[in-house]
Amino acid sequence: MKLIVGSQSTWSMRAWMCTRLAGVECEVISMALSGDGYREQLARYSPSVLVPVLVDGDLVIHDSLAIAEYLNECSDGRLLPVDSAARAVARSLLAELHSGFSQLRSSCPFTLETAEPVAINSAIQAELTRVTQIFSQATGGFMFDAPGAVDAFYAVLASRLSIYGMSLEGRAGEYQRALTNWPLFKSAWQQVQQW
Ligand SMILES: N[C@@H](CCC(=O)N[C@@H](CS)C(=O)NCC(=O)O)C(=O)O
Repeated sequence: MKLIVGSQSTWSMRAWMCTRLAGVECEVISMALSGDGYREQLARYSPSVLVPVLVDGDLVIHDSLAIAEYLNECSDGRLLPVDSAARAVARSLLAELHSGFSQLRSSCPFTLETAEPVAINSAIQAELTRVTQIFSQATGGFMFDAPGAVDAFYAVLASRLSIYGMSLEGRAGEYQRALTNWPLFKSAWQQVQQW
């Protein structure tokens, strides 16, 4: 397989972590997401002109959520819980992250540097309350019994909150710290610096 990733792309980090969780052999191809003609270059690999894209033979899977689902199927279900009810909850959490948290995303743009703490307005607070609720459900260092796609998807958010000075409390804080200290996330962080 080939995974097409982009410079400073958090969706690419998530997909990359999923390839590791699935244990698949994967060549990583990194694309610049700025500069002259970068969109033309990207369009050679990506029908949506977005990253990440997973290429498996003739099959081209664009979008991180679809990539996570495909890798789960390729790995005999390693990325999602075995129990079907838990799996449905996991999919809800993945979908919620994928389409939500727009305030946090726009107020706290991804950065590899340090950042000034962000001023918390009511819209950001509402999302933080929801993140706290979600993170409080984690059992041990992971959301479910074993590390999976949900942890990979939320690790970037956990780190983004830390970078912008938002440390959650109680069990939510424990999960936030577990995610940012997770060796797989630390590897993803090293990866993105090279993309
Ligand atoms: N919903 C997509 C979002 C992908 C996306 O927005 N990717 C950004 C980078 S994180 C991108 O490719 N941007 C292209 C550009 O900046 O031109 C996914 O989950 O894969």
